[in-house]
Formats: sequence, C-alpha cells, structure tokens
Amino acid sequence: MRLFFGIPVSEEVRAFYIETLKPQLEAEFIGKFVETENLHITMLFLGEVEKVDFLNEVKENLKAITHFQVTVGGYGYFGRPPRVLFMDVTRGIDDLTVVHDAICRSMKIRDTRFAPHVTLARIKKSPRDIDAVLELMPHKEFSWLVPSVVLYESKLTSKGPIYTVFEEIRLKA
Ligand code: 3AM
Repeated sequence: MRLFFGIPVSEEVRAFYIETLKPQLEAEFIGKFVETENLHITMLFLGEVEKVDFLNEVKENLKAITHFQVTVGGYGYFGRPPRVLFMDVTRGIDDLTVVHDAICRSMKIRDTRFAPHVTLARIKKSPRDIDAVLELMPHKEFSWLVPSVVLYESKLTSKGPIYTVFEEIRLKA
C-alpha cells in the first residue's frame, strides 16, 4: 500500500477550486490539475508500507492534540518543471507542525522539510510568466476547523492518483 497522512480541505475550498480557480488555471497553464476530491494538505508521505503497526501509536499521540483552525489563501509554486503550483497555508501552521511532529515521533521518522500547502497542479508549461498569472488569480482566504487527520491510501492509475481514506484519526474536540 502507498500511504500518506493528510488533511482534507473544506467543501468551500473544493467549490472555489472547481467553479472558479481550476477553469482559470487551465486557461493559463499546461499541466496536470489535481482532481477536486483529492485536494488536501500533506502531513507526511510514507510511500509503500506493508504493515500499519505504527497506527496505534500515531492515534495515541494525535488524540492528545486539540482540533484547530487552518486558513489557506494565496498562491505559490516550487520545483523545476513540472512545477508544483499550490495554495498557501496562511494560518494554523504551528498547529499543523505539532500534528506533523507527533506523526513523525510516533513513526520514528525524521522529516525536517515540512511546508504545508494545498497542491493544485503540476505545471509543465506556462506560456506567460507564472508570477504575473498568479497575480491575476482571485485571492480569497478560507478557514475551517480541522477535526481529524486522515491516513490516505494512494493508488496510482493512468488517469492520476486515487485517494481513499484508510483511517480517519479524530483530534481532541
Ligand atoms: O501535498 P503534495 O501534493 O505536494 O507530491 C505528493 C503529494 O504531496 C507526495 O505525497 C503527496 C500525496 O501523494 N509524494 C509523492 N511521492 C513522494 C515521495 N517519493 C511524495 N513526497 C515525498 N516523497
């Protein structure tokens, strides 16, 4: 199984993406756009895993963390082509880092590169300057309460990845 921990975005973000943002991005960039139902904030990518014997320890550590608000808004990108185009996390980063660190501690993994974001697309080509195009995109902020962390299974298919919920781990209410 290919697994990763993540936090799904709110329905409001999904609606904004499918109705407004994705059509505008598709008009500007050539690349692969994330399917609406796949939008999430990656907490930790695990890769191929045979046994989920780590899960009890992760649950134990996460249930001590109180649910919290995150806010996303604004855009950025990183990497060489294909560049990862993302919506930024503007508030809640400290809380997300606490969750990330708890997962890493439970799994005895060291990951110092945590930079929470919502991937929107992988851009292969941009006929115009990316920064100039992103300036034109609607700048809206969305906040929501994060009640749980999800362990996703990711199946890679020719049509793109399909994510299913392997386990939803509730935070403290
Ligand atoms: O949040 P994003 O979309 O950037 O890029 C993959 C995605 O992150 C990342 O895990 C998330 C769910 O697939 N990912 C995929 N393969 C990876 C790898 N080998 C990886 N992250 C690190 N190493």
